[in-house]
Amino acid sequence: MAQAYLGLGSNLGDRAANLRAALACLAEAGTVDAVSSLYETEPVGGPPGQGLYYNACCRFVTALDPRQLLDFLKVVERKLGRREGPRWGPRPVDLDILFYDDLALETDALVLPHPRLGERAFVLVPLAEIAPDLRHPLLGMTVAQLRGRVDESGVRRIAGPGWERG
Ligand code: A4P
Ligand code: MG
Repeated sequence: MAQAYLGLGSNLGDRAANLRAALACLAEAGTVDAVSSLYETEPVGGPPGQGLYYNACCRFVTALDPRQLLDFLKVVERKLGRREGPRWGPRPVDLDILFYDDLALETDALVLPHPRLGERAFVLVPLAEIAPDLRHPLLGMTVAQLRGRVDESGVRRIAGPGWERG
């Protein structure tokens, strides 16, 4: 079994319902054993004028290997209504693999840890709740240390742990 940390984002439709549905789908391929609070966040990158995101992170224990996990997450994204669109554009659900054990890997399809996580408050603030001491295998810093370096002003907690149960 591997332990992965996933980033969940939504900025279209009923954002909280979309993230709850994504967490429910994950149960088909493993166990979600920790979920962060829910945050509303300013969009980073992408086309101008897109709406605020909801973001959260979870820990996912799974027998899928990294490539299988990526393919599974894409199936879940599509099932929840994601269509092709601009990179960093609006979407009902975006699922990213932030960490997969302490693996560092770079292929055309998959980069681990997620290449932009070290600079993103919308990832680091929720992740620091569930994995403050997790060490980035390439940057050598913990999630809590990385969080201390980013500007958190665009990230607002809107619901505490348990939001995913409705
Ligand atoms: N890919 C490579 N590595 C990974 C990984 N570790 N996890 C590839 C997931 N996917 C990975 O992703 C594009 C391709 O990245 C995938 O096909 C996969 O092979 P995508 O999800 O199809 O497209 P995307 O999400 O638009 O692009 P990208 O580069 O993944 O963007 P990010 O980094 O996911 O950023 N602002 C706020 N506030 N909150 C957000 O959640 N999200 C994004 C998307 C931008 N701005 C945001 C947020
Ligand atoms: Mg993505």
